[in-house]
Amino acid sequence: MSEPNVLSIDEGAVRWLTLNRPGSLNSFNAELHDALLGELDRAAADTAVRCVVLAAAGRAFCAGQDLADPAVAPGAEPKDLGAVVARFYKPLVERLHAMPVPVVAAVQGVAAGAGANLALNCDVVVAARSASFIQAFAKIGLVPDTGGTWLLPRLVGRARALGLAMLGDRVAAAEAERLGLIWSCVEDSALHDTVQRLAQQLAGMPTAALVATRHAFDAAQGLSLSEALDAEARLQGTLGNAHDYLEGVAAFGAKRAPRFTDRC
Ligand code: T3D
Repeated sequence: MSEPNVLSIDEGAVRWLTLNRPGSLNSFNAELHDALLGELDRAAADTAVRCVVLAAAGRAFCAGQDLADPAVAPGAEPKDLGAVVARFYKPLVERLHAMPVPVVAAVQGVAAGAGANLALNCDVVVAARSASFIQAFAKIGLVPDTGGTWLLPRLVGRARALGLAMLGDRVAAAEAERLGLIWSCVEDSALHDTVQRLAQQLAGMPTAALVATRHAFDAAQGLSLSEALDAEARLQGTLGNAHDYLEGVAAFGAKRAPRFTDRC
């Protein structure tokens, strides 16, 4: 039997999803896309899951689109890359942003093109010191996709986003942390344990509030200050009547650890 394209392992309430096409540097073909989207759907539907980790097997995190895939490789017939992006990458990014639990990326090796932006769409990105990020699109005559045009200026500002996207230079993990592209860079040997600890921490936190925070941050980019303040008031209005708030305040008063259970 052939190996699954995505491995799924639970560690308590944390689901590790591991891209598993190491022979092709975990580059995306239709099978990998279908497997990853399916696993994300399953994790979203499983109320026992309170955090997802996106990891990868082998020496690279993900080399982006599989350029040898006949669906995109230039040939005699024109190829519709727009259709590939609309069919596969758009639903993947939308799925990540709609996950009802926090998503952590554990990046080892290179993350290039769609592979870089796959990681950057996660809520918290931790990279090994030897990892790197490449906006490889310009080098093959494309624009950043997989949410890159939306994400990059938001993460690092327009000037740096344009530099990253136009030059397509390899950015080492430590520099990615310095630029604010990712949350943190850790020693290679510490990547797994650091992500495991972080994911367990997130899994024990008030999931619904964390996910509402992601949505609020993203929505606020298109709002005036006054509109953002209104949105915050609406969210606190809802969350303030939910179990997790009552539990958080009760635990604070009783000087005990809270037991959060709400999930979107
Ligand atoms: O096309 C559409 O549908 C639109 C959507 C686009 C989304 C995108 O992601 S566009 C960007 C696509 N990705 C790239 O352009 C990255 C291409 N790869 C590289 O630049 C380099 O391979 C890496 C920087 C990722 C790694 O470099 P290095 O030196 O560590 O390894 P390597 O020797 O270049 O690659 C190792 C093997 O993996 C090699 O195969 P071989 O010679 O051993 O048989 C190489 O061809 C293969 N490989 C690497 N990346 C890809 C790939 N094969 C297919 N697709 C890849 N993306």
